Amino acid sequence: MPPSPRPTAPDGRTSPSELVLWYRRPATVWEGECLPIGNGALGVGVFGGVRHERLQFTEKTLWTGGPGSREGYDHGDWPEPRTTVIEELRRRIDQRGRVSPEELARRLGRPRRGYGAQQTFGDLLLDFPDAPDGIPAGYRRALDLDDAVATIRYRHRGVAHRREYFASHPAGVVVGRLSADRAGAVTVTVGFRTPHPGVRVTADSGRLMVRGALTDNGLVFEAQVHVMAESGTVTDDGTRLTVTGADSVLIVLAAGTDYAPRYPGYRGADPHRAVTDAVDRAVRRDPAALRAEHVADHRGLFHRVRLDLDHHVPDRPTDELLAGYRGTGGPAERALERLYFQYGRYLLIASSRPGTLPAHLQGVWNDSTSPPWSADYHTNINLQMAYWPAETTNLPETAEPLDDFVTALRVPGRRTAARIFGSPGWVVFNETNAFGFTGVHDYPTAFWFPEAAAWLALMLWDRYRFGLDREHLRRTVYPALREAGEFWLANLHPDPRDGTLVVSPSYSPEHGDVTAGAAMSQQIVGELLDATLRAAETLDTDPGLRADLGAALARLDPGLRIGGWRHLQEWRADLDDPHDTHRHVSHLFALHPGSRIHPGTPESAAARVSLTARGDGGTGWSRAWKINHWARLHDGDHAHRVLAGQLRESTLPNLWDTHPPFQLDGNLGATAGIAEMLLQSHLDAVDVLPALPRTWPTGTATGLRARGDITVDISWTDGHPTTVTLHTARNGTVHVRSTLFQEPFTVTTAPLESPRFRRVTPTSIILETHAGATYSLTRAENDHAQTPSGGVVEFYSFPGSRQHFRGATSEDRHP
Ligand code: FUC
Repeated sequence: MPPSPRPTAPDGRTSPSELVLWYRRPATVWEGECLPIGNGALGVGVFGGVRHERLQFTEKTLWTGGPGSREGYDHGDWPEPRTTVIEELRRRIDQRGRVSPEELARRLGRPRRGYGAQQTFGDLLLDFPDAPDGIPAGYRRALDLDDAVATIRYRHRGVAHRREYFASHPAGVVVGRLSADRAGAVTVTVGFRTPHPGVRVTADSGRLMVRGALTDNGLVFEAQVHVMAESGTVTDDGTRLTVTGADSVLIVLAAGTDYAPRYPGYRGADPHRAVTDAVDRAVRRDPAALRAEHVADHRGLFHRVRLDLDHHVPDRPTDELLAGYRGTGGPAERALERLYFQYGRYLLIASSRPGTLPAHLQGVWNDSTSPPWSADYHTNINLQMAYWPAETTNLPETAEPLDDFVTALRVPGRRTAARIFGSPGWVVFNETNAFGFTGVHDYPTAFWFPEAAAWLALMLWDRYRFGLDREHLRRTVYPALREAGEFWLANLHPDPRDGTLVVSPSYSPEHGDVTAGAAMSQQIVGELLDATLRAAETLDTDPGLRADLGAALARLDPGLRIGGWRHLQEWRADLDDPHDTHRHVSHLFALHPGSRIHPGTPESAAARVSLTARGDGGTGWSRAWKINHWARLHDGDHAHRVLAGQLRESTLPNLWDTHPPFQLDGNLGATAGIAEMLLQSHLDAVDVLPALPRTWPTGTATGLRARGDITVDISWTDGHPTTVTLHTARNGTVHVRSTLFQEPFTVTTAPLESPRFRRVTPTSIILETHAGATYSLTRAENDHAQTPSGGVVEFYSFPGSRQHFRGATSEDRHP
């Protein structure tokens, strides 16, 4: 884990309850209306029904498919080598320039068997016989992002009822607490329902035991629900528990499976022990302590970033706020945009915590046995997008499951590389499951994407760039990079047109023909080889490999071509259609998430042309990606326009993103995009407010992370930064870009120390930094101060002693 994310920032919100999704009605459908809570492993959709409450839940490792599947399972691997086919296809592409996706699928694809899908576990059903049928007075269903607690409140016959639900990561359980303000007013029956056949449900001594095995693959699953009443009585009818006349009721749920993320068997211990222990431990605790532990754990992550947009939270339910949202600005709209930003962070915390699988297409929420795209891990954009906000919004721990997942994938991925390509290294294609599916299937327009492994390895490398955890680099990141690098060193193909090295066969995700050297292929492989080289240099290892990487980079086609209508080409040949609005904008990888396209260059101008042509619409995740692209083009207004479109047209009442259907990647990608609007650091400089839209003239963002183990707080007024504070964890230098430096400014440091900096351009400085120090760069308010280039530099050295350096620039003093 990268060290030293800054500890919880002081909470400057006017009211903590501002970050709340709330509604005046229970959910009637799961998709888009339920309130999601989760602890990384368990995901619950809370409906908030009054007489009948449905708590739909799943455990993330509950997957059909894989070893033991009735369909059979081979990881998508060919039984025999396909290297001659690859070579033959490369020759055909050399000769004819292309092959069709159908031909590629015919020659290299295989019918998918035993792939499986993530599964709903079932529903916990709470029936309240004394509750009214309709929607009672004062009904309110809310999800407080600050506490990660869902609450249902209503009044009935003079009694105020309250139901609370949360999913605790430290305790490994979901907790429900049902209470009323009159003694003995809680009566409830707790039952369980599941679509899986053959499940045994028993109720005894206040505990519901649920146990079964998936028909498809025999994966064992178990849940236990303990119900405790404060006064009142608990009885059972064999399969359901009933509490009568209690003051309050505590419900504790734990669930697990015998899945283990290990090749080749993917099975571990029977879940019984762990589930029993989790429930036993939780019910022995004081309920208030259990809740306090959960809230503290959640806030330890959630509170690290604060965003204020000079907003005003109107007293309107979230669905109405969303329905009324136009994207034209104003304090109420900013409140929704801010809520949406923080909701992405909330959703990542809830769906990705250490010790389980990464967030899937729906995070950790799934109500189906056949969810869209299996609720799997699509690796041609979606899985990567889910983790874009992890580092930038100061949640590095949430990306640990991605590290583990990538590490585990390398094992089957090696075999796939050997079978299909006859090469060393590891590979994974368009999508994967919980069982190391690294091979191919045969859906022509969505299967061929061997660059996915490189992209995933780059995700890990980027994590290193933020946290600078050398040990993590050595143990986890570098092995993934090196093996992906070895794969591409063995597989790059000299293009007969000019001798440059290209990927072939190459397929721009879900778009066009199969050719050699599509832009995205070249851009990903280029960044991979470069990252592998830099990582090897950092670790001072593998000199031979470094030489090979350097030589390959020198010959590699960079995949950055400007075409006939001044666009960035998606393919090596100029085939782009200016009227094409395809959702994938793969050729802009080098702009985001890559870093080869710099602002102000011809390539950046071409990227803008391409992006403009693709339009501002698209599926939810496509819009989210475009927010990031526009932010990287330093066009805050356009980034905001796309964000507004996503809120208006691709967002469901519970603020889940919709493709359609619901996909969580769009939420997480949009949160990342907002962070990119406020702070960028991919070009080895800390770029402050690079894409601030006019609709956010005044605001504060604290706790954002920059590469180089730096935490940044920013305040701005009238579109201009007023204070930028850097918390630096390392000794070194940092290049800071901000329009703040165009005006007189002061530097305040803590602890006591003389700041040393040097101006680079009118809008950037290089600051010398020390581990554990804080540097506040503030727009000077007094007329003594002049710009450094004017010959007077003012420093405020903490605490409060101002030093003047007249007639000298800081360069003169601190070369
Ligand atoms: C990618 C996209 C689709 C969808 C799927 C889950 O393949 O092209 O639009 O989001 O992932």
